[in-house]
Amino acid sequence: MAAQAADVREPKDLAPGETFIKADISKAAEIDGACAGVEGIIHLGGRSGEAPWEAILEANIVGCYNLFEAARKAGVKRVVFATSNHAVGFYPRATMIGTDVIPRPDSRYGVSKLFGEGLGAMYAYKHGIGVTSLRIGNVGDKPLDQRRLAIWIKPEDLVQLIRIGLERPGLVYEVMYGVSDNQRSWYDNSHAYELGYKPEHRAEDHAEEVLAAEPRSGKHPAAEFYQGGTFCADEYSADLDTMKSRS
Ligand code: 15L
Repeated sequence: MAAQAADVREPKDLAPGETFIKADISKAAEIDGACAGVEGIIHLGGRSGEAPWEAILEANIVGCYNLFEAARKAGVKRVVFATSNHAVGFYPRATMIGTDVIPRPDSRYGVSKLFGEGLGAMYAYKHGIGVTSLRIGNVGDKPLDQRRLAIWIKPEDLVQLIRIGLERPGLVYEVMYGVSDNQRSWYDNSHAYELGYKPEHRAEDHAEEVLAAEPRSGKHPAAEFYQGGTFCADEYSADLDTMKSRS
């Protein structure tokens, strides 16, 4: 199967057989061009962290709409959308959550990811595109810190989830957590397992090293209490003790 990458900058590491098309997600015509003749899309584009509203609006709201519209017009069969743990970041770390909880985005970025999840569901049910929203934790070769011991995902495990989204027969709209097999996870990812996910990597294998390097103090209490970490603490102005008693 041929693969085509689209981005504002050409990647230096295109694999043999991969092609590249320069496209800015905020420009509908460019995204239309990138989606022509495509069967399945892995949408990792846009802003990947908190940013001023104007930037989020352009890349993650307008951009995500452009992407789904382009997919509809081009007759794309599947879209895998990279949403984020920050769509539900305001759940306490002590709480285990599934994919059916009321969203609690922790940032403008988290809100934009929820918007994408909503768009995905609408295009799935209204236009018959098979859509998967992956609430990705943190992708990397190793978990970076204590919080990431709960939400880390190794790239190979992420590829498994993406393949489910692109290839599982009969898929309409699904939401899964993009995390490896992590003992400290606060996500009930049983739905991903039902769909065939078999993660091969465990954050706990890195726990000793990660915890030894963890700074002992200096973190905002809201960042320590909530799943979303610093995304929750940034610009925080509520009374945390009151919020804790109501969480
Ligand atoms: C995300 O959604 C970001 O894309 C990534 O850069 C990390 O910040 C990650 O969340 C995280 O929560 O660690």
